[in-house]
Amino acid sequence: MADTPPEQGSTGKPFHRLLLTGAAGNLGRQLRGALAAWADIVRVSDIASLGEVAVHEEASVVDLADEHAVHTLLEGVDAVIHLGGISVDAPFNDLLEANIRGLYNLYSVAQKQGVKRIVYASSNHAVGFHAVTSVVDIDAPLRPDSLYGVTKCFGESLSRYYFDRFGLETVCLRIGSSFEQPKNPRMLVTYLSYRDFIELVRCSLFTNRVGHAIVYGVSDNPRKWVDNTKVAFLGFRPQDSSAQFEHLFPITAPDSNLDDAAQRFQGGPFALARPMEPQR
Ligand code: NAI
Ligand code: 15L
Repeated sequence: MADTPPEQGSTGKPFHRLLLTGAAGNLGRQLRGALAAWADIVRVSDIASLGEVAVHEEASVVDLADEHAVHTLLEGVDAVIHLGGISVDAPFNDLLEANIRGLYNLYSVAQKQGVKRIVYASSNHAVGFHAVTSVVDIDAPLRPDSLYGVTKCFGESLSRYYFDRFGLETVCLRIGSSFEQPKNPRMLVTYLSYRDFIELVRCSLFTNRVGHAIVYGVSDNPRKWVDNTKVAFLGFRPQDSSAQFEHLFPITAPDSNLDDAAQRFQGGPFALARPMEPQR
């Protein structure tokens, strides 16, 4: 992997200024430290408080739905790692602001300001209505399992448009379940360790000419529902596996509940949720 990065920082680091949105969240907190080695300046942003700010960091508390604020947020930025937004299913109006309007603001302003690449946190829930008996590759039809999943499909389409029309590159990460450890048996299949998540972001930022790419974010787990063969050029080779956590979820009986959508579909419980009523 790792060819020449798109921009060069003045101190010899690969980038001058990187923007990390969602920096106060679960994955943002994991990634934040790693970025110090990749850029002279890391602009960390969230709608929530960002805590202590390191010397190489600029902190910006911003609602991505605020277009004016997003203009300022993107000034002088070479590349973006976009994790900010609602990360679970939610009422449509909330998703509309954070995941639709917020994403549109990010892309429209990034294009105008000459940002070269965005690494976008999509989700397995963009394809969560594929059956657990199938293996999906990056060309599998979109089958969102929730309104949240629909917003991730919007992000994948929006980023495709901005590449085809303007040449703004994106790697869409269809992240599985990235937490300290799997929380249920399904996550033994969808688990992405924090270490592998950081490596996936590194590959997505530093591989030359990614164009518009989609990649599944899962560790090297014993069972797999996804196939990254077609995106091998990113050089992502997961080091971790959920095998070490299998003892947490012993199989005690044959699965007698296969009618349950949460077990039949890759998206698990997301596939059971009903669209939440709009909040006025
Ligand atoms: P998280 O919910 O912990 O972090 C998301 C962050 O975005 C939060 O800190 C939140 O304050 C911020 N945010 C929400 N609305 C915002 C707005 N309008 N403007 C600015 N910031 C806003 O989620 P996590 O786990 O860190 O996930 C990061 C990204 O990865 C999310 O986009 C999520 O959808 C995606 N993802 C995560 C997975 C996981 O297993 N952790 C799986 C699949 C996708
Ligand atoms: C996601 O997209 C969510 O952001 C995360 O909270 C988990 O629910 C994950 O998917 C999952 O599928 O386990």
